[in-house]
Amino acid sequence: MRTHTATTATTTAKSTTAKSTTAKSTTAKSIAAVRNLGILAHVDAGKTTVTERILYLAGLTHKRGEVHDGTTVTDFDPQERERGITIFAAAVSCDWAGHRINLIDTPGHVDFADEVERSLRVLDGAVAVFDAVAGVEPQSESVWRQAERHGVPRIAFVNKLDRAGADLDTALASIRERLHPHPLAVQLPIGTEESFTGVVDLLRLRALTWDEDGTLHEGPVPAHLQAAATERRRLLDEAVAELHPQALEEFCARAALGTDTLTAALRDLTRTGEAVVVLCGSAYRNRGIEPLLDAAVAYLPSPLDVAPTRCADGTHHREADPRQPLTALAFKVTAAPTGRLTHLRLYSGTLHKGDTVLDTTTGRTERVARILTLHHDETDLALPGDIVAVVGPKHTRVGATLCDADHPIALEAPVRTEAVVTVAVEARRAADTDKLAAALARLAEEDPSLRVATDPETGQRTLSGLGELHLEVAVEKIRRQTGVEAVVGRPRVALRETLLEGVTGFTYRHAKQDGGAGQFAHLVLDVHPLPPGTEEQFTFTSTVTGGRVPREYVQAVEAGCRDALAEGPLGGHPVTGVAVTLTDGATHPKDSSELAFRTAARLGVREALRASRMHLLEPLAEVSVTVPEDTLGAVLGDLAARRGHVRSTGTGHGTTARVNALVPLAELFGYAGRLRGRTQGRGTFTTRPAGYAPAPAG
Ligand SMILES: Nc1nc2c(ncn2[C@@H]2O[C@H](COP(=O)(O)OP(=O)(O)OP(=O)(O)O)[C@@H](O)[C@H]2O)c(=O)[nH]1
Ligand SMILES: [Mg+2]
Repeated sequence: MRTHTATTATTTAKSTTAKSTTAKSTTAKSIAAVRNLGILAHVDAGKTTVTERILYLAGLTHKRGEVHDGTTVTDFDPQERERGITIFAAAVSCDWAGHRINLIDTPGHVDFADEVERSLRVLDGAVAVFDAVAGVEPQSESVWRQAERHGVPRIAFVNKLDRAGADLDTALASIRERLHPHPLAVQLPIGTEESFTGVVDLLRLRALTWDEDGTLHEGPVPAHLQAAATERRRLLDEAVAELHPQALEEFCARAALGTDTLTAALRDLTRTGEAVVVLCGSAYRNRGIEPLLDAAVAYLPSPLDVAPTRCADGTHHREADPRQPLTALAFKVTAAPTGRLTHLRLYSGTLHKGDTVLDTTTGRTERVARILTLHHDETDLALPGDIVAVVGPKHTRVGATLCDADHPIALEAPVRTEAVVTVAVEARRAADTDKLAAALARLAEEDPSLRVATDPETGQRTLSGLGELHLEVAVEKIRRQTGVEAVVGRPRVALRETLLEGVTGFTYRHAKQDGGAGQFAHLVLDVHPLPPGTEEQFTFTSTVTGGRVPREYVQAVEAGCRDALAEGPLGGHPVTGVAVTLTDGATHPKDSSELAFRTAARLGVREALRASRMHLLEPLAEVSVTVPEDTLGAVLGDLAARRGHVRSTGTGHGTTARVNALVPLAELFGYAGRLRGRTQGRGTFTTRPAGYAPAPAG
């Protein structure tokens, strides 16, 4: 996450200590006033534009930046400005209505999904942005599910209401159909498309309109919308009463809800995820942002409202209390040549400048020499809920927990998105080889979804990532930062291996008993394919009875199975979809050990796989293409030539057609250029990972 130095930022009042009662309540109040929010959506829905307008309204910038001019605050990197897309999640911070809003503008492009994943890990709430013409697009659905998995409450903003074909009700219907059964619109648009000028706030039954320069005016509901507004408010009251018991009581008594009851109920329903508050507007035309900020403050949780932080094994928990022991998660490391910054989210305790903390992942202690706010201002301490960057830790990696050494805790690390595309990279000039290696290592440290390795067959250095664009951006970043030019090979996809048919009762005896300390382990294993649709990629069960294999050795066997599955027999690819059952075994009184059992399992499973029927799997992508109708035939023909399986075609807006297809990722390299050619530059497409399928033989 890049932080940004803003010009007119004020810093949070963090000079309080928790010593006196007044100080305590001030601290609690200041934590309650924090909102750590993410902006999530499909590529191009308008996240960066929304963020830009928020910063402008909060007085942080004096001019509204535009993505197409390369002048936004959060699309900060030269590559983002040139390409017009967000690549790195960027954190900024501003004040609104007495609240401190820490905002993370995330990328929508699927190649940067890992940035979204890491951001979600430290957010308390999110604004999901939708395009009012396109509705719920594939990547919006992916990030929505990602947020759901993290338990991050969301409100929705239907953007681009100024566009031709924009319609709030259609967008609501697509949210209902694809994301959530209870989207609750709290606004009614005034005017449509070009003449969209504002919204009716259904809670207060007032009209909010914006003039051309974006100034907000509040007034009575226009006469022609009064009936519609009253009706929508009634429907909103009804929908809320159905979901919220206290609201229901009031609704039964009065046949309507008071504004306060409605607000409180919407807050509860947002936090439990039972309903989604929907707002609308046009970020580009500066309409609808103030009520969005008000809603974020009113409905989304503060760090005090979210569930206490649990550690990875689920045993202890810590609350957002400055007096509890320190617990912080390192969610981003920027390993710039000028110095290393570790970005932290604090969950509990107080971090002071100069503190020595424990990194439970490495087991080392690290000294925090300096603490920087999101505005790069120095601060002496950080409180629960704060997002800060620290200077000092030398070995802390993304996902590590930093904590009080006397009260160690390990928080769950963000899940790393698996790399699916690999290229060989070498320095154009042999003299730059070492420099390139160092730059690649630094990049991989910053972005855990990038992997650097050496191809065992060719000895070439390889870089793996989430897609062609991800790798292209990485190589270009190195060129810009270090001047080192790299030659990049043809992209290859990451294959996997799986079982077609396994083996039962496979016996393996590992015995090294040639004098000295020996090794002995005897195993009987069933190795079978997992039923299709199983979520886990590997399961392990032991049915050994009578203590014939002691429990700690059984655990070692499981670890040995995992070792074996890292490299399959067909080509050294990871093996997935495997169920291993340990059915019997034997030990030796002196020579058996955990190591012996782990080794036996590794070698045994490897042999069992060789004896099984295996096949290769290749990654698939779900591709959504929007093209002019007259080019549809050519586009479908091209997808078929790429082994694509068309799942649906339909008409988009106007004279466009939409195609949804499953295509092997390996066939998608260079697709952007081909689509441009086939559609005279008018076609667009997005992809998202769609699992694995059997690769054709040969
Ligand atoms: N008509 C219209 N265009 C908009 C609106 N909001 C954003 N745009 C345009 O849509 C394009 C994409 O906007 P961004 O803000 O970059 O979208 P994003 O969601 O940040 O995109 P990524 O970060 O690349 O995923 C830009 O050209 C914006 O000017 C809007 O309300 N109306
Ligand atoms: Mg963006």
